[in-house]
Amino acid sequence: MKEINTRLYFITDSSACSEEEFLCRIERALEGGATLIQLREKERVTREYISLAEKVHGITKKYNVPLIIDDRVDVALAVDAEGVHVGQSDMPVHLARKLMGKGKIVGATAKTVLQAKEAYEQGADYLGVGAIYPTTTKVKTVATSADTLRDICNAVPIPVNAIGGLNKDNIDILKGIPVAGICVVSAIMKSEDPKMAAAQLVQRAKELELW
Ligand code: TZP
Ligand code: MG
Repeated sequence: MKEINTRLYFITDSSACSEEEFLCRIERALEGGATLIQLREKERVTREYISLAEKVHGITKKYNVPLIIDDRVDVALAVDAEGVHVGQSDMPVHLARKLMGKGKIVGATAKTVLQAKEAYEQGADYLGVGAIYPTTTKVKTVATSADTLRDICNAVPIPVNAIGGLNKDNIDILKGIPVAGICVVSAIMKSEDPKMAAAQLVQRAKELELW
């Protein structure tokens, strides 16, 4: 199994700010303790996606933090990103693994124990499970209960992260559930100070002894 630190997994959304601000926010989040970055672009054409991914990769490399590309194996390979994340409507995990190769990270979304086991068996390195809380981020998702999250954590040997509406004031819902980390978009992306937001999430998770 690969050693991947998924504790504070920051999933980005460039739709609401300038590119300069976007890149700056990513860097601040890394300074604050983000351990994994995902570039998640839903509106960009391929060339723009690649161009932005190259810039983001330049930043993540400085911090030795892996860059994961949402959905697009071709973009991940083109920029030599450390991994790709596939959802239930994206490329199946076994094909993403085949194209990415053994050395790269392949993450998957799972909402049920069955989906989680299937993703693991097909070669996923980690899972994102949610939405635990309603989210304001643009995504097609349904609610996943804390009980299902716990069942998934206990069903697979790979890191499982909680996602969906999580912030420093509500991650106590995860106490006692063996998650490997949290995935957040808004809690960092929409904060006034992304460095402080990231650091506060790390601090709160420590207080709650989440991992
Ligand atoms: N998948 C399930 S919820 C979600 C994704 C991509 C969005 C999470 O965003 P936020 O802003 O942290 O609720
Ligand atoms: Mg997807």
